[in-house]
Amino acid sequence: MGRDVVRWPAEAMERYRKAGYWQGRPLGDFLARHAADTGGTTALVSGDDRLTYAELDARAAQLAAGLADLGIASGDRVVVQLPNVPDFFVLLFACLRIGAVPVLGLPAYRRSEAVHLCGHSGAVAFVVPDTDPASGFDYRRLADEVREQVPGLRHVLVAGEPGPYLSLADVEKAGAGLDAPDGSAVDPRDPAVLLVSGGTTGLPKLIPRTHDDYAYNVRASAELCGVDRDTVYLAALPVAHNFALACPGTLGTLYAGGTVVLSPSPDPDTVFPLVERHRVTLTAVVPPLAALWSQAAEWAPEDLSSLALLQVGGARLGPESARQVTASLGCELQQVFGMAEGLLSMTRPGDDPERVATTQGRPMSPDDEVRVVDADGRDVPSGEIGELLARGPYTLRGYYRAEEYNRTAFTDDGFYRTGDLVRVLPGGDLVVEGRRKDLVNRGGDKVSADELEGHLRAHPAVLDAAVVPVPDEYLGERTCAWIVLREGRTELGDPGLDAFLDERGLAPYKKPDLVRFVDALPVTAVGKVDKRALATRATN
Ligand code: J2J
Repeated sequence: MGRDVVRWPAEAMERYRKAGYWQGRPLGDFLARHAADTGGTTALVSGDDRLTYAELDARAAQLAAGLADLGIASGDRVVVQLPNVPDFFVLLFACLRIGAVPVLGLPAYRRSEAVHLCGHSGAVAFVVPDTDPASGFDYRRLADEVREQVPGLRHVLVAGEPGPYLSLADVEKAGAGLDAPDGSAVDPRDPAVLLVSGGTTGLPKLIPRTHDDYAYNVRASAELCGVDRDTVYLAALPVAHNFALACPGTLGTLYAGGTVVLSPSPDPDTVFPLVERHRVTLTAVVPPLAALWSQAAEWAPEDLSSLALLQVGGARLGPESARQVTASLGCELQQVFGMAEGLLSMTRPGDDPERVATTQGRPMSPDDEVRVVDADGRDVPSGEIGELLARGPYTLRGYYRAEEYNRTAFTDDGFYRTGDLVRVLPGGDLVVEGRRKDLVNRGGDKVSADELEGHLRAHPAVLDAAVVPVPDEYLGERTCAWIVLREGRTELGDPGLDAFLDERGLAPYKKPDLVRFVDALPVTAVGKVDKRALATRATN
């Protein structure tokens, strides 16, 4: 992996190993153990399909052999853009056995993001579904475009109708009878997966999560949430996202030998019948979904009483909403302040309900180190607001292939600058008070201001642009784009912004919700765009 990945210092690695956090095993090796011990138990449910642990293990082994036969080897990157389907897990466990590194993209990504993920990671393969049944979007056309722009990409694999490409099912079939890699070639200090960051400048950065650190993340969060063989976890959020994947999410549930129910959509109409039918006990949502579910629950005929714990995170959940969710869904609530970069702060099951309603809990690991600092990097007096810095056994030490960016994203002694503004209460609980990083958090979906501004400035009529959040009752925040037109232009004209951003291949959720025009962007005393002024003006 060389200079692509920053490892923890030797002393820290030793400490994390001695403490038992890092176990020196490949992520996902529990699957083979469960297959041997309790192979008949249901691991995954998707629609009317069920996959037992034995079946999942056998399919992953066979696909691993098929992928290896295609020449995909340890350390190779495989960009995966699959929705909540069993194939996601068959592929994930197959890659982990080979030591190939899945780069987990969201289903909503389009050409701009997919080209970036494949190009930046130097991927050898890109795995997509055929189409999105809800929108009709054809991922094979997306793959055509990605292939054109990323010449290093050797394979496109399709879950479903492959069109001109290879079908994932055929690769799996071709693995039958071949020797399957068993993970023994994997160095647990190497990345197991690359996650996409929600909160950086420019194009999304990639987060290397090693076998050692991610397995700990999965295990510790599963234990904290009391996940066991009786747990039925419903994946409503995309499984490619850290929250639904590993906190404890789907992997935490599979680690504990429970059952994962895959939902194709987070809508109450889809989710509630699944909760009733499969007696779901645990799930995770973002705040707007928590609100939607809690409203829908008042009228829904379904029996939701199996639901014991609802995790809410990804964006701020206010105390009022927290209390309402608990009351209407009749289950325990857990606030989760997490990030794909690592650090997880969670309220604990059994905490006093007011503590759960008003705080984002405390860090998951006894060895999480957090500091709260002012703009000069000095610790603020206790209880005051400052930027949260984090270091620990599952928080990254550097983004993938980002040597220069890493110099500012981390302190010299390896703390990750989260960009979040927090306050620490006397009992150690964190309260998220805002953020310093330049992004809009649309109810958990992160939109990098810098990335969107780059796209806007590319429009022929646009001279300059600034993207700021504006408050929104449902999403918490929406995106407002302030635009300065070029001289002589009085409107954007043709192409319109929507069509233009589609043409640029931007994920639809990143399009601005509001567009405002100004003659010039206001600047601060030091000559930077005054985003605070723009945010205030946008709300007036
Ligand atoms: C306020 N802001 C929050 C919260 C995340 C669990 C839960 C969430 C994520 C996630 C995750 C917040 N209140 N409760 O990976 O495992 C904002 C912060 C944070 C950023 C990270 C998980 N929970 N946030 O949201 O990588 O700004 O991870 O730094 O997508 O979301 O975004 P992301």
